[in-house]
Amino acid sequence: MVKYVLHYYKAQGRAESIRLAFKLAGVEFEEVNFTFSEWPEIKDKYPTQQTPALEVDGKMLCQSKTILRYLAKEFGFQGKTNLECAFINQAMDVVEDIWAEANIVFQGPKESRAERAAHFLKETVPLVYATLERSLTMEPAGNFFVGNSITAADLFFFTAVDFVNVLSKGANSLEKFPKLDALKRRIAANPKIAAWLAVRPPEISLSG
Ligand SMILES: N[C@@H](CCC(=O)N[C@@H](CS)C(=O)NCC(=O)O)C(=O)O
Repeated sequence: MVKYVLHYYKAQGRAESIRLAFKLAGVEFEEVNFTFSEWPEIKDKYPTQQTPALEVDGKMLCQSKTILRYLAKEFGFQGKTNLECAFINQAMDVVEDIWAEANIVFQGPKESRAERAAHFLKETVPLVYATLERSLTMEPAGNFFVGNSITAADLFFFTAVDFVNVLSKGANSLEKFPKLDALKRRIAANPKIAAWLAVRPPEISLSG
């Protein structure tokens, strides 16, 4: 049996889609968590000096999308064909624009963070959501981004929306995107995902 160890803060953030993949597959994993103040001391042990990172039988893998795609392939939700896999990757790459811009919000000067966060919520997020909403009206979308079962794309989308909702102080950022809103509810209703959502710790404060 493969030994998986997820390394991240005790937070949802970019690690949460990876946790969801394990939960959906019903596969056990361990976690190594650290605090923001511990990070500078330990960052060199990670190949890209960033986390999330996943240890796979002692080998350290970085980059959230890489890890998620790797696990989804192992567990059977990265598409049935190469083309389905490409459509899953397409949706994930659209969602990535949210995470990339979020880094800009948090990495810039603290004094202007509120301004960058407002721009992120008002401009970046609706643009990404509009693209994703449109994709749900086209092939190969079904009940999920690709076909009729949950794939890595749905998990990656789910956690990005949760992140946006924390930043928008709990407001449902999908209100004007009915298809995406319904999609998110369908993902949350999956019994294995629902069981995890019922017990997972709340997201840590992003205001620091
Ligand atoms: N593209 C990377 C970005 C990872 C990333 O930005 N990680 C943050 C935590 S969410 C980090 O490690 N920040 C600390 C640093 O860059 O020193 C991914 O998707 O994994």
